[in-house]
Amino acid sequence: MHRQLEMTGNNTLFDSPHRRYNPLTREWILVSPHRAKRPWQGQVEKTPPENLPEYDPTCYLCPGNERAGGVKNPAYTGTFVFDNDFAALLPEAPHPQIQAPSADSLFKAEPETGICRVICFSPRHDLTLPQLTLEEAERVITAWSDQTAGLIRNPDIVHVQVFENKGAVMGCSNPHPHSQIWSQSQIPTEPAKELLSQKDYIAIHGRPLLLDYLAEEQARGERIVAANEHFTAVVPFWAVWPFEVLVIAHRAVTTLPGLTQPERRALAEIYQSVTTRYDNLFEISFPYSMGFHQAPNDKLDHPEWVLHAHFYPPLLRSATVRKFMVGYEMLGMPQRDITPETAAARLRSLPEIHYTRR
Ligand code: H2U
Ligand code: ZN
Repeated sequence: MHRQLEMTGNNTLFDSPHRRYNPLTREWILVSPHRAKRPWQGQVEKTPPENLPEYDPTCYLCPGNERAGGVKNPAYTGTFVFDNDFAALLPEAPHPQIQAPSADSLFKAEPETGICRVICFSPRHDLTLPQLTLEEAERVITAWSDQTAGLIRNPDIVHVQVFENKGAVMGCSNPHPHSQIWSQSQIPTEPAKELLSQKDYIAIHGRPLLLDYLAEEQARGERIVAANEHFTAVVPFWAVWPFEVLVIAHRAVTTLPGLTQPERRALAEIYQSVTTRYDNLFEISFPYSMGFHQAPNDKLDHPEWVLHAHFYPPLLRSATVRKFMVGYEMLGMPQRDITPETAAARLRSLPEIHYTRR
């Protein structure tokens, strides 16, 4: 039996198991809201705050300290960018070119080239992005934008992935607040899916997918977490991670360098608003992976593309209880218990002042 769920007005149908469609990736996720009520016997304790020093002599990101290979960081005072000493991509293609025996070979491989960088937010070892001033946070946005602009001058760089891994649980190797850029000659899997779906959508509807989606979310309001003149943060209708957030630009700007200065400031403000709410949720430094999706650097116009950022945080119930993407998710499809509407309402209700400043 196939039954369409009523998407407007009351959400009573969302109390039972259902699946939701992600139009950006064209994938489905399973939502099991009734399970959110099941008894939980795991831990819920708070973890004591990590008392980090302002400067750590053993940190390879702090000003003046030595990195791998013996390079010394300058005595930087704002943001600081360097080429990753253990880059996953290298600018030079290997010779000779790797060749598949035939076009339909089961053993395909291609060379991939690129440039990887690390971007420190500030000299302070102990201050995460929501703890910086708005001016300092804007400087981080500007650094990402300037880096993107510089990298896409190179015609071999087709995709620039700006991202931040925060917290040991996300594999972040150093608490000194920093982000990374991996830029490369081909479009990676996730933005490649988004490119196709956004192109198909604009061809049919004449408008960018994400701007139509944004207008719907603004009209409904129930999944909005924060908004200002230029950006809106929502828990997307198709969110996979418990407190996943999508930040959408209000116009069809395709890249970070395409933002105006007031837009960069507005983006810094939304970034701080989302991450402050995250930290306030369990009163801890909330871990996540986040990243921007920008249009490809392929000399084509991209009227379909709208700059956006995805925040993927793993925590579910407390500082220690996380959502795992395991058995069914690995073998079947992503699944969640609490609804995106419930998650958005919780994030929205949190104070906008960081818990460490209250
Ligand atoms: P995380 O954001 O996942 O912690 O990664 C930090 C990066 O810093 C990682 O990609 C690089 C690692 O290669 N790094 C250096 O470039 N130089 C160093 O001295 C240590 C780590
Ligand atoms: Zn440091």
